[in-house]
Amino acid sequence: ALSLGLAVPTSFYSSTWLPSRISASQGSVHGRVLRTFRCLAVTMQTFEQKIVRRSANYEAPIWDYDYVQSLNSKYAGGAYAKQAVKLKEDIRIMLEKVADPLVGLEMIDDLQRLGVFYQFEEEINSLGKALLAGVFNHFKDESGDFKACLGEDIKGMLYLYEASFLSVEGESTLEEAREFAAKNLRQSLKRKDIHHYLAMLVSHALELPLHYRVPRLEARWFIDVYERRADMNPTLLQLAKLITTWCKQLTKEISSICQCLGEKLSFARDRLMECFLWTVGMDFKPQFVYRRKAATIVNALITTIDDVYDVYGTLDELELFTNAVERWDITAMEQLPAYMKICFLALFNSINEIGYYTLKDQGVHCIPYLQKMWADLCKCYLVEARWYYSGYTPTFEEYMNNAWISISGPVMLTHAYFLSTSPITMEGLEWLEKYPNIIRWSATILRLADDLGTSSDEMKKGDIPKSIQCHMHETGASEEEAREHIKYLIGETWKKMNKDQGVESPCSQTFVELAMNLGRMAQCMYQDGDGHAAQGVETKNRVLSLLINPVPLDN
Ligand code: LA6
Ligand code: MN
Ligand code: MN
Ligand code: MN
Ligand code: MN
Repeated sequence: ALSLGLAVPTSFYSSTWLPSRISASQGSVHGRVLRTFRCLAVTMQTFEQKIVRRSANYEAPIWDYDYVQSLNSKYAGGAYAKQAVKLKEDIRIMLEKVADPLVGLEMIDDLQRLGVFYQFEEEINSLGKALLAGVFNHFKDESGDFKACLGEDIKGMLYLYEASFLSVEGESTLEEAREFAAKNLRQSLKRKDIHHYLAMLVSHALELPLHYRVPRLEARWFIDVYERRADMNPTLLQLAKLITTWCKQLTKEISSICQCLGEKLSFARDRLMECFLWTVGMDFKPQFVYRRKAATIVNALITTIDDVYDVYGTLDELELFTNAVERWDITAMEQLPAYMKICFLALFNSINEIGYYTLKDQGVHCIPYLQKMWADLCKCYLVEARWYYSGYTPTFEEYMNNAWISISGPVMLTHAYFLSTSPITMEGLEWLEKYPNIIRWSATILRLADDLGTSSDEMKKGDIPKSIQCHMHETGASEEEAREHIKYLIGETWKKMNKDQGVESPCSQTFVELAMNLGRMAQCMYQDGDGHAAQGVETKNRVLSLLINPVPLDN
């Protein structure tokens, strides 16, 4: 299995960096070799102290390593699975009987929000297409204008508002629809007679539309809301709750990932649980255990290596590291300082191991593809480091051309591609190699959302100007205005993604969904600041509600 369990003590510059088991043989040749090593280690330590390095003062992880290891949930899988089969059958029958389009639409909406939609994709595809075609007409009068009286129909307004986010660039009808609906929804919140169930849905939607939300987190939120609805359907609710217990089982997966790289490098963020949360948010279906583990390790590597470039490494060291990743052979390690040897070997071994499984299972040698993505990432990191050391402020365009790669979206998604695609075809590989649009838009959303959430702190700790600052520099806009502009760009990028997901391409719908979910996860994690590293209450609650405390079942 994949593991990052390298047997090296935390402080590997100290004289005890070889296991004590071996150091018993002091008098032997071994012993002499050992003493030489120790000398080297001490010399390195002295040398190290002369370099003034940045520090981000990251806090230790709140998810203690021992605690994570103990998350080995007891899970009564068999009984629940049987119950789920029965519930699914009941729901299937209900779906078949739907006649009224608005009733059908509402049921689909509930299924989607409760996170059980994916269990009925075929049924809904046939039903949904017919229903959705009629929905816009429902909101318009004979001359094609939006019906004024609709301001009263809050539920209808919500559908219209949510549907408007499925728009692609240049669809002005949907833009109009969104403005119209949003205005009505904001007004509805001021009404005294609005039912509190609807009021909750409306303010939630105005905060972020469903299309930008992480399905699994949305489901967890909606279960609590739905349960209090007078006409809720107990069958739907029970199935939704059952699925949350499957999610709890996922914590087993993180408990089986050995110590993370962050544990070894005290200057870097050690955020294994958060890395796992990103993965689950993107890809939660119970059967994909291996690909979640591998993706989480990729996230942890990214988080650490980003800090090597942004916080700790000197420019000379960063050149060496970039070169080593480009060479991708074990002898490239020799030129690296000790702390980078650890990073490099962890990266090299983990990625090669993922490559090994793809080769073994599918006969496809993907290491060159993965390696190329890491080399490109490191090159973009290096560009930023050079900007930093020369005090350079790039134009917005120059920044973005580099930054959608330096945010690691393409690395994450390329690994996700190999982990989620079967069979992998020649055509697919050719497509993947060209940085396809779907990856680009997803990574762009990740970058822009990350800048909104992290750049204030990054400016304080010392970092390059990010999208907000570049836009301010270029246009003279205030920070407030720049932030609004970035949010607007995120919306525009979603439209591009909406368009490209419909375009014929050799990637699977699963992969498209992973890419969209990365964008959604980014909107979620950076909604209230730095949800990846700052360890605030929002992320903590997401971990607790999704992974640690599932919804209690009635029976
Ligand atoms: C964000 O850090 C970070 F670590 C990411 C790579 C975001 C994606 C999430 C993962 C891999 P930071 P920078 C789980 O804001 O330096 O420091 O690119 O990224 O702005
Ligand atoms: Mn640590
Ligand atoms: Mn960073
Ligand atoms: Mn960075
Ligand atoms: Mn950032």
